[in-house]
Amino acid sequence: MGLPDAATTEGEEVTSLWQVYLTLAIIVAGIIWVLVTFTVIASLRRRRQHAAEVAAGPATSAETPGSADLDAGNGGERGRAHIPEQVQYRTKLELFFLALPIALVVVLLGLTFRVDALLTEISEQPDLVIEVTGFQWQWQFHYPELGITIAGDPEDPPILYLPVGRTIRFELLAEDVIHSFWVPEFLEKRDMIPGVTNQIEVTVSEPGSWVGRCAEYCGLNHWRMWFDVEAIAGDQFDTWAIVTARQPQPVVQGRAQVTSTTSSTAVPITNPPPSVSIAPTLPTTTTTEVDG
Ligand SMILES: [Cu+2]
Repeated sequence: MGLPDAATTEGEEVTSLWQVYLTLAIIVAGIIWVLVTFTVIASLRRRRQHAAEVAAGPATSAETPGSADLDAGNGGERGRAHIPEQVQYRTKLELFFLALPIALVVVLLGLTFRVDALLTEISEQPDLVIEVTGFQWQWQFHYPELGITIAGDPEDPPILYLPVGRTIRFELLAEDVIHSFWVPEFLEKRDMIPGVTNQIEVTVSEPGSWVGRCAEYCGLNHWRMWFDVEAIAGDQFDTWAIVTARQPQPVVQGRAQVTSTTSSTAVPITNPPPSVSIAPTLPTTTTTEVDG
């Protein structure tokens, strides 16, 4: 229904919510279309019938005494339909038409708040923490508890390994400008803002491979800011973690290098990796005085 298949339990909630919205939208649209079509057809039919009656002469018309005056008041009878019975002060009906949309909105709002709370919920003790750092123009995934850092560059995008069925917390950091962490199959994304640590938690429901992207335009090579996601079974992930942690780790960027306990040689990186060099050198901004 217009969404990728959800890869996480949180994403499944988003899908369910979307289905509720879509179903209600289809029902409401259906009712409106039926009513509009009925009104148009009925009014055309009545107009045609009335024109025929006028042509045949007023004597054959079976109209009530008052309605001829009404028609006259509206600019004459030629081609003009009868004005149907005018109804007002049907309090119960009016209350119903008032209550129905309010009830719809309240129900949708309630369901949305529920899913929203679920997506923003942060557990006390997630099974795995991954610090995701976005920089111009790639990603770094740091697993502080495992002593693993995976850094990408535009020539060689990184692979984000995730265990299936475990609560994974992404701590989202940005080095330079605003980026956005987005794996479409997770059905949620979150901005990464310099100076702010945003967090999301997901539980991947099945093994799979997906592509993640930066979802916030962040400069010239924004389009190259993607990564692979590999979700593997828990025991496979544990094996991968042991093997990978033994290998030399790249320097941890940003805030991660301050908090990292595993990488004592870390030095702050102030620039993107050297392979990213096609960005133009922009002149420094100067303030322009405006006269008048
Ligand atoms: Cu970006």
